[in-house]
Amino acid sequence: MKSFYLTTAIDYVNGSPHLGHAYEKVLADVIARFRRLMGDQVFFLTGTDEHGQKVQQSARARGIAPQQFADEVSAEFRALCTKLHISNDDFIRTTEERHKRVVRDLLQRLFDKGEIYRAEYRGFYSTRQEQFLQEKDRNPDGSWPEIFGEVTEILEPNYFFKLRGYQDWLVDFLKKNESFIFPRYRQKQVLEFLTEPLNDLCISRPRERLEWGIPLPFDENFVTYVWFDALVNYYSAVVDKPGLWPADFHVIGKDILVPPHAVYWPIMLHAAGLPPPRALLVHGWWTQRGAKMSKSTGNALNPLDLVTEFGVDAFRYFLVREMNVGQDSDFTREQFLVRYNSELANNLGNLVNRTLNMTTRFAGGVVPAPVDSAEEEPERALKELWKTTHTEFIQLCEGFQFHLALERLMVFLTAINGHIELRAPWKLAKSTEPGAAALLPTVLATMAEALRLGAALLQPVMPSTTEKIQAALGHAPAAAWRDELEWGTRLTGAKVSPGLVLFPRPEPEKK
Ligand code: ME8
Repeated sequence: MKSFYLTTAIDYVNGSPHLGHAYEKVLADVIARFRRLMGDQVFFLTGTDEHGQKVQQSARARGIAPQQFADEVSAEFRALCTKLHISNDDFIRTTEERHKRVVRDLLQRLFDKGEIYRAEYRGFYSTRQEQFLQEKDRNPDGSWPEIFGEVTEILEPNYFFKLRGYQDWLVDFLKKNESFIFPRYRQKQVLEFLTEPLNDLCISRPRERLEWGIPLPFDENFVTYVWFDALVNYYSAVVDKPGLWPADFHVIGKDILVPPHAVYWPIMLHAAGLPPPRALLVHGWWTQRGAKMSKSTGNALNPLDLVTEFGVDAFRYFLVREMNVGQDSDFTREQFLVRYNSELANNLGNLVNRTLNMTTRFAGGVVPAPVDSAEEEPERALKELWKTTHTEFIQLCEGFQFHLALERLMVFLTAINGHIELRAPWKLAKSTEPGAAALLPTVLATMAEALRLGAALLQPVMPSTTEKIQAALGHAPAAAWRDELEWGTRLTGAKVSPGLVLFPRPEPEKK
């Protein structure tokens, strides 16, 4: 069995989870579930990024220890995973011993190889915010924004990683591995970034200013700073699991591609004698009225509110159906409701209920055997459509085009509803025409079988819905997904439930 190691970014614990975090986890989960269904042995990692100035400050503001603060917020992210039915195999926290040990080992290894050196760091420092500022933090007129208070230029000793020495190697690596980054146009952006010379990377902060970090093994007066801690999580989680490194995909947002994931990470690994990950999957942002949703802009939606209101599967469906992986999407409640009502309630929900209801009314609640000789063009057309739908669905998922895969599936579900309208089982049941007696069971069997198949395709995105539909159809799924996707007569004789409400009408919005 092929192993497939997949990760998400690890979330900062300096704020509660928002829609952007939820999306990344759902996207990665859909990939993980899809790969498992395709027969891979998946290892799926997520977690939290817990060190740094902001966590130290937030904890201090609340008068608690940073570890307690990190414990609380990390638990929120873990709870989000449970609530979203994320099938992660592990959850790593950067404050865990297993992680800190690997970070320190890696730093020591690089130090011993001469890849890390000590030098003076020069920068503009805000005492009020307790952080170094960058040129981009300045006002357009060159002054520093009010929030930073007094800003002074300071010099302090620090440790640097020799990034510059690996620039040519990285350019060469990216040119040889054209599909290292998905979508591909982002790889070009990285190469463009690499046309300018890289600076060596400052990887430390003196402990007297930042206590909340991992001490450098070769100088305990300093802690590692940001990326040397965070990125290593992908490796530290599997260091004791042979065969998993290198990761197959790191799923990340576009803000942390350049330079951390596309430049620092492959170079850090290569310098340490480890292979870089096989690929990076870079998604866009959820925005609100065009602005990135984030805790600092205060426009972050709490994903759990939507889950509570519409159910986890409707939420997962919307995120994956709406976003073209790589591009940005604006989140509006109106658009959510449009998809919920038209695609889920009216198309899928209606199909489920009609199928169960008609099987109950016209076949005593047991899926009849189709009569082959009664099959005509409409039944054959639906079977044909299924063939192209499921082949294309799989190809689209393999290329991360989940929004299009779900669109194809919706077209198939619409076609099943169309078939029901055309064949009108309620008329066939009353008809005295000669063919009607054989056509009725054939039509009922066709709609039930088509629904079973459609529900099977939904599984990576809406696992609970698939299970509910299978249970309502009295169907125990095949062990292998591929077998489950074959049109056949598996349902013949299955006892169905009389009805199933999957997508209740939402309450009118409170003003
Ligand atoms: O960057 N839409 O943590 P983070 C979509 N700890 N995705 C979004 C988003 C939005 N509006 N806002 C954030 C960090 N994200 C680091 C990562 S990895 C070794 C360390 C995504 O909590 C963002 O792009 O700020 C990132 O991939 C993830 O959420 C965590 O963001």
